[in-house]
Amino acid sequence: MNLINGKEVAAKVKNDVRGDAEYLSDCFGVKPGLAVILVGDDPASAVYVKNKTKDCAEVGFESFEHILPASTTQEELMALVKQLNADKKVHGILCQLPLPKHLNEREIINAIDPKKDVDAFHPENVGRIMIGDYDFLPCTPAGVMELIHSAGISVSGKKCTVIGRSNIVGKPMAMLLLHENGTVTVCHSKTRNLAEECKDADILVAAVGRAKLITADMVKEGAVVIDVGMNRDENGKLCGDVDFESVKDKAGFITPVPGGVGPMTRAMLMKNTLTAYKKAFGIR
Ligand code: BQF
Repeated sequence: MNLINGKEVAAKVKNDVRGDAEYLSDCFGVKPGLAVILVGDDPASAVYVKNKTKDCAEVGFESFEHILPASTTQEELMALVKQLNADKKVHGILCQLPLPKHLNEREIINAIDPKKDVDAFHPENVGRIMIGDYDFLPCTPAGVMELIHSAGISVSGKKCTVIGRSNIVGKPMAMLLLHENGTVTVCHSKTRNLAEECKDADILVAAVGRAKLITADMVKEGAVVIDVGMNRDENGKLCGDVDFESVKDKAGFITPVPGGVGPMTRAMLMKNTLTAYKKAFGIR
């Protein structure tokens, strides 16, 4: 078994971003700027936002945190997005999801300027990914592809099974694997024989949100197993969708949780923000 170390690969990505940001900030007289919006007091979301702000400082970006109460109205949030769209110092805008239930997530995402949409959730960017003509990729699937490349794994011709069909991970993940000539199957809650679909896979990407759903009997010997899950197990410990202990000896490559895909998600956000900044200055 080869462990794919997400923390290590993420550090490399961030280091490259930091180098570019330093050089370009001197050229243009302004740093890349990321605005992060957090609405409400979900503790996990608060940690994610804090870490994203920390990453910005590490790579030499400016960050603008907008922490709003759970009582924020749709109109107030829309007004903030419009203000950030117009702000020259803000090159990337991220609205931490999920939003409190009384807010219309889709309307907020649609209001973000596609050029500043560093999560790549705006319909324009989603559409561009579908046709392979994109500036941004959603951070988690982009991070998974980086991890696969970092391990020297080629996707071309391989059987890829993606478990989960969310707009944020599963669907774009399938598209990226397809772009690299994988033969892609997408599984979900209505899939008839999940175990069989998984066992066929040369590359298995689990993004369902069910602790330890994927066990060794569902994995082909030598397969590449990428675990996107972020769950708590029966002891409250952070764990993925893959039963790491049983699968690790069967997989050819495997990502751990924590320290696998998660750090890459954060690193790719920095990369996307740099891309948005460069685009704002007409380069690349
Ligand atoms: C690690 C996220 C579900 C819903 C909304 C490093 C992160 C996580 C884990 C992280 C995630 C998950 C993020 C590790 C951002 C990934 O060491 O394993 C980093 O910060 N993530 C998010 O912003 O929103 C989510 C998962």
